Amino acid sequence: MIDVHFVPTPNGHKVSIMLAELDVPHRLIPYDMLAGDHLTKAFRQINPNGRLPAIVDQAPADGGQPFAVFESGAILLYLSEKNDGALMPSDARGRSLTQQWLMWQMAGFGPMHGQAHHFIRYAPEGQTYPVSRYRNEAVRLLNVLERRLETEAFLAGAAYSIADIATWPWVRAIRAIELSLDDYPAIKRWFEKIDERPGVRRGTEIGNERNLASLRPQLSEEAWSNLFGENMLKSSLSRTD
Ligand SMILES: N[C@@H](CCC(=O)N[C@@H](CS)C(=O)NCC(=O)O)C(=O)O
Repeated sequence: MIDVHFVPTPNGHKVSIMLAELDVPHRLIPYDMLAGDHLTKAFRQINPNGRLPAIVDQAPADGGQPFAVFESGAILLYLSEKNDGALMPSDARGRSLTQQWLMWQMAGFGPMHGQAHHFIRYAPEGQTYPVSRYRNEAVRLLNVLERRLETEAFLAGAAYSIADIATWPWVRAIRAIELSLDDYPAIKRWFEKIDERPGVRRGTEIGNERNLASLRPQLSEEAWSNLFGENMLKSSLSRTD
């Protein structure tokens, strides 16, 4: 059994999709980030970085104590390895390509789109420089993805892999930063093919539609502090032991 510390965001959906694709028994433990559920010491003992998602494998392959994994990309690699290399090509080139595009998602596509969401949707209005900086990066990375998918069916080549699982939920969120799949025909084709997969359908059942529906969510002072301000900083300072 795997415990999934979960929020229905693009990073959370990577893990719920992977578990549904593999049909692995798991228990979702939902967090309300606006209420600051993730700022507790108990959660930072699971994820020292204090962010979601994280998993705790109650029955690791070595038969030892429960094992916690944080960072959504590391979780995808862990679950693939534990399940006989599922959704990871078996040849060396295919494996490397999967890792390259997974790192690209984790270090580039996800963080830059995340900052675009922050400045377009959450930051006080009127900050033209950060909005244009991150919108440009978000668009540049979509152009990189479009060029790749013009020549390959999936990110690592012919086979669907964890690199696609990592990228797909962030592409799903682009309309919230006022971008459209209609401008990216190759990405749109890839997106729709993956959207039809039963595992992807099941993994996104707990949706973020409510969040996406509102371009500029109104946060209370407390929620703002939990996500971006004093409460978040205070929690990162305190020791967990
Ligand atoms: N690189 C991390 C990013 C995790 C992350 O930023 N998660 C967001 C939710 S999608 C979060 O926990 N936000 C809480 C906060 O910003 O305080 C991963 O991929 O797991």
